[in-house]
Amino acid sequence: MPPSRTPSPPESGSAATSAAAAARNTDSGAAHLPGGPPPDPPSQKAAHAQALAAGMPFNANKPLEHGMDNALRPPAGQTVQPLSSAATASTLSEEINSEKAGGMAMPGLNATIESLDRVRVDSGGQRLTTNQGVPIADNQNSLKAGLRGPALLEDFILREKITHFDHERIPERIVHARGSGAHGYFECYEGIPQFTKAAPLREGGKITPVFVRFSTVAGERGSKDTARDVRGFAVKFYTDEGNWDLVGNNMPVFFIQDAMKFPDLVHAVKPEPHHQMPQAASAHDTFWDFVSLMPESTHMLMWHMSDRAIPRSYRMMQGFGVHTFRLVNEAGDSVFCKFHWSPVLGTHSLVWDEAVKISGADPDFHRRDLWEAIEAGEFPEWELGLQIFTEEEAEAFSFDVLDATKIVPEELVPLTPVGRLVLNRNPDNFFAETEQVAFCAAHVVPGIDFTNDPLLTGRIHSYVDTQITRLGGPNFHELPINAPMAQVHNNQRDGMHRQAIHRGRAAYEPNSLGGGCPFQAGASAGFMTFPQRAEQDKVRGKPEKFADHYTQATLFFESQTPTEQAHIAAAFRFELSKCTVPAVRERMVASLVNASPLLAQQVADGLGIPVPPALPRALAQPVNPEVTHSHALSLTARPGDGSVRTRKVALLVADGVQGEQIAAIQAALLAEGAVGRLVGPRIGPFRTAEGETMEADASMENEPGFLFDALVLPDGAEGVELLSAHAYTEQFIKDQYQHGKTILALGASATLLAEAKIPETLPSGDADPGVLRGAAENFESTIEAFVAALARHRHPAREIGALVVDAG
Ligand code: HDE
Repeated sequence: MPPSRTPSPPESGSAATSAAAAARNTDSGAAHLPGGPPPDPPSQKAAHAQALAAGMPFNANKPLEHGMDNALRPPAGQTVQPLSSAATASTLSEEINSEKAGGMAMPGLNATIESLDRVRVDSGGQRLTTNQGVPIADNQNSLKAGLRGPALLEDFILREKITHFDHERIPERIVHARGSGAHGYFECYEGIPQFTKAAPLREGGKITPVFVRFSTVAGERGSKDTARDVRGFAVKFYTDEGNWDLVGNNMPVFFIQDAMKFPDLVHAVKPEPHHQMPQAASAHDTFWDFVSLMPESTHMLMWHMSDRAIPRSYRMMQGFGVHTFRLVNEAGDSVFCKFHWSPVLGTHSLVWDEAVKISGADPDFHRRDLWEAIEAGEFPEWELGLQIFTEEEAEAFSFDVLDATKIVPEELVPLTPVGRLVLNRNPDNFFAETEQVAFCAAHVVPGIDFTNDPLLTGRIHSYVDTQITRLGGPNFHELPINAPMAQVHNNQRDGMHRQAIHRGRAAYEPNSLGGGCPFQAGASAGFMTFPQRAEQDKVRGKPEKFADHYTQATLFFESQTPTEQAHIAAAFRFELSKCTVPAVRERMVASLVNASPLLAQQVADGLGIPVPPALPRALAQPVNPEVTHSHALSLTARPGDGSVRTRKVALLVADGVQGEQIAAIQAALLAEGAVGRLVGPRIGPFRTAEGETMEADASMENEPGFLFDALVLPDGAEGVELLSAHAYTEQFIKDQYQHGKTILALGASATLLAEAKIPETLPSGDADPGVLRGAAENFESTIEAFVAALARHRHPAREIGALVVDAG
């Protein structure tokens, strides 16, 4: 039986009676309420609402809304304590409980803000139902008039199923459509309250839950992972004081300086509008046409053409907030800050030929890699480092810190480590979490603030705006993955897909009928924008230092190793060779002359054109940079912890290989956290030289050589002979060698190396540290040497020479 509420009847004929009668109407009321205890709940609600309103005879904060004092220290809002909960209730019937309606709202609680447990679904042991919870007897057949008769419109079960299916897709992100995400946490090392009051950073040991999404930029949702592209690195911190989204990239600069140019950039890089080609690639005319006319993009192009644009793994790339942000402490003091994520496993990349091949063999390469590592308990980890500097220091820099095409060299402002990010849980459902997560550059919390970077300002607008279309309305913040863990209380109401059921009738502020709640937090607890002086002419323009388009492009190029430089030259050559309009190529090379005549020469040679005269520069007087060489910009500066954890090694097998050795290597690799996979001519059992049966879980056909970080070739004459005869073996080994990977040939398999024409030495004549030959006698030390060589990631010394283009 549901509980009921029976009002006690008031005495007849009294003032209370007329008040009680009046309290039963919602369209008008008495001029005065009688004194004395209200006789029944409706009159009590009316009396208590009157008391609330009377408790706020005027808006005491109104005079404080004006002037600088208030601007710097807005007061907390005025509140009045209700005499009963009924005073602020939507309805007196809120106490009537049912299984569905539940009871009353818990005082001061928005119950939609709970952990994701509240929306997790597990159908184990459950029967199939419609969306209305009606059990479905037959999920195989539509309703028909007779077994061979027509299907009937009445079939609400079929229609519900098909209708839902018809609407399963939502618009993909206009940029960063292809991505993968994971849950985890951020742990603060020591706390930096002297710089910021931001909840995740102010106190040592503080753990803040996060959701992180990595992405490519240009490709569509189903495009390959290993395209040459910038990678998104977006972190949503569910802090105690609301969500903070650090929506960054794996490169610290950007193509443009002003949000005004973003749609142009994206239109230029996306597939060309007439034929929608090429997919997930910048190697086409419109991109190079645009960037060659936008010399401020040159610095970013260096990063984009470098190996940073083809990371080995999302787990092995840096992340950057890109813009200069502000940190603000409790006292309201502010410093500037740049955010850097550094992966514990080091920063590693693919080589181009490998990336191209992987995109065919496994377009999900990065998604799979992230997923598999977390499933295996190998939780990816990054350190957060901050570059902290004052506004005065920034004034003195040779570049403008509001220009997103510039870095602050680490030699100028070193990193302060502040905490670590660990990703330790894969999503349960890609769509509900990774697809519906809505990052927003405008999501900051007290202690983090913006600067006047004009690119950042545009982003503050764009992200919320785009979610309204993508996620179907203004309530996307209520989707479970987006809901903060901090309480949400405001007077925003309604809109598509609203989930919160707000109690009470005061959806405005100031109010007295809701006791003044939710009340303005005021300066002491609320987000306060840093009061930066801003009285200036209203203009469209750029500051002078933004005109320095080349100094840091030069810095980046000259800070790379010869191999990295060769890769940059090769990337420019490849991309520009894909253009069909010679003038576009020439213009780009003419721009490169300003950054590096050497690079321009190499690219021009590769394109079969003479080096054109340099493009005119926007800045007459070149700046005098503080830093002219920064080792920190080379991938080689970030080898990581030196471990081989999560590296994938192919152990080639076939009938007749020495199985004990294979098993020992597999065990040794597993002990080091690496994964050795047995790759045979086909999957399934094979017989070892010792007469045992082992199982290959991959084949050279379904897992080509370039999907692995290293290769072990087995001993055992019979097995080696079989492998030698197999059509895929030679290419498997060649790819490993050409991509600079570690190869170990045990005993008899030295012949496989010879057949694949693997050189005995490096082009320099030195021994190749990545080609190891092992024998049974020194097996232990061979494995040790193999692991050590694998820890070096790659052996680029093999490439030198191979990449130089013959201009003749
Ligand atoms: Fe974005 N960007 N962006 N962006 N961005 C989006 O928001 C935008 C920029 C970045 O995993 C969109 O939800 C403008 C810089 C990441 O969901 C959109 C400008 C940086 C992600 C948008 C920029 C980024 C986005 C598309 C120039 C590095 C993926 C879908 C003013 C600091 C987040 C969406 C995720 C996504 C706009 C420039 C990073 C349209 C207008 C610079 C990592 O709102």
